[in-house]
Amino acid sequence: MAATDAIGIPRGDVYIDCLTLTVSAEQSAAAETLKAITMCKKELGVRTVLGVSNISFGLPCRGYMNTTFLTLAMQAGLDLAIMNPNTPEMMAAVRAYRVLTSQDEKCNDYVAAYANVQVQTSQVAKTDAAAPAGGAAGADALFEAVRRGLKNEARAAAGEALKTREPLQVVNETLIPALDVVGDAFEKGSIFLPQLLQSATATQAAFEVIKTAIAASGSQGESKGRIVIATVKGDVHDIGKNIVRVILENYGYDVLDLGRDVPPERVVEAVRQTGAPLVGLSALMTTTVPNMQATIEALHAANLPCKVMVGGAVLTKAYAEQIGADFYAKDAKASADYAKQIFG
Ligand code: B12
Repeated sequence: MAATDAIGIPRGDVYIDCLTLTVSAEQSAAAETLKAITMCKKELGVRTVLGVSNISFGLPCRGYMNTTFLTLAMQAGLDLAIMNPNTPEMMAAVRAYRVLTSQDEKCNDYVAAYANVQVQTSQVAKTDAAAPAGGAAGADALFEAVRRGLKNEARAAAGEALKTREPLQVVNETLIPALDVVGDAFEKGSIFLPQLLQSATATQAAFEVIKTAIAASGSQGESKGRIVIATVKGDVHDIGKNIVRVILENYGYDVLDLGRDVPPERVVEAVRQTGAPLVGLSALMTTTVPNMQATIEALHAANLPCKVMVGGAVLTKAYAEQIGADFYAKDAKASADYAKQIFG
């Protein structure tokens, strides 16, 4: 506050936006935002502004969440809500709140707004969120555990599956198809972001077990060469990239994994520093594939003599060629085959 105090702006003229994070992705963030609003009001003596609807992103019936969060935010001390005033439920929350906190004297505004309104009970059509069809693979306990987002069950089922099948078979025949079912259900709107996250977490738990089995069978000894891999900027999907990493390491390559949401300049820097002759890029969204192209272009512009292989659910061989990639890897095994071509 020192800066605004120093140039004489009264605290009552300062509005701070404490930011609304999405509760489906970061559940405890709602309470933090509310706490921050109260701190701004009580400790700093400034005012607050907040866009409230982001709270419900990725959830069904967003209005329920938005109105409840707006009410809590007003109670925490919110002065200016950024919201759609044409949403009846939001305006109802504001009007009811003003009555309950004695700001709307004698309920005048409330009565004026609603005296002639007949309340209709709303019927919300319920979709069957629980059960996207699992097909033949539905019998598989691992498939079910991933589909339903059950972490412990997925871990245990992965151990069971490895008793009868090879690790890569379990990945290709069960984990990926289960995630495809989950992805389709998400796209159709029959499951929502929290469930998608739970399925991803269950997959990761299962893959930890599978990874150990892969490592136990891997080649030991001298490195066959360096490979830099990354999920491109703007994209946080890394399950596929992590599988690719484990497989390449298993084939004896020294893999530098830059993680996810990696900007082109960091990839260029890593290739320059390591001299890696091969780079692997992952992108899973139509919105982030252009960043894959930007990364390839940045590598070319830096005159680095490396080859680039690309992968990810939305890519095709034709598109990979169009963005200047040297190789399209449909799965982790294909990435190891290509590495063999490069390193001999
Ligand atoms: C799990 C998942 C998530 C998890 C990711 C967790 C994690 N740590 O990765 C979470 C819940 C976080 C998530 C978030 C989101 N997701 Co998502 N997600 C998925 C889902 C269901 C599965 C992806 C997956 O891991 N598949 C399994 C792996 C093993 O497959 P893979 O990545 O294709 O990898 C294989 C090959 O492609 C290849 N490969 C992959 N990478 C590489 C790299 C190299 C170098 C090589 C050689 C090979 C290679 O080898 C791998 C192994 O065989 C997909 C649906 C689907 N069917 O793909 C949606 C999906 C990708 N998500 C989608 C969306 C929209 C989102 C969100 C925007 C949702 C939201 N509203 O917030 C956010 C995006 C956040 C962001 N900025 O990135 C959409 C994208 C739509 C599009 N066409 O652009 C999809 C397709 C779902 C859908 N049908 O709507 N998601």
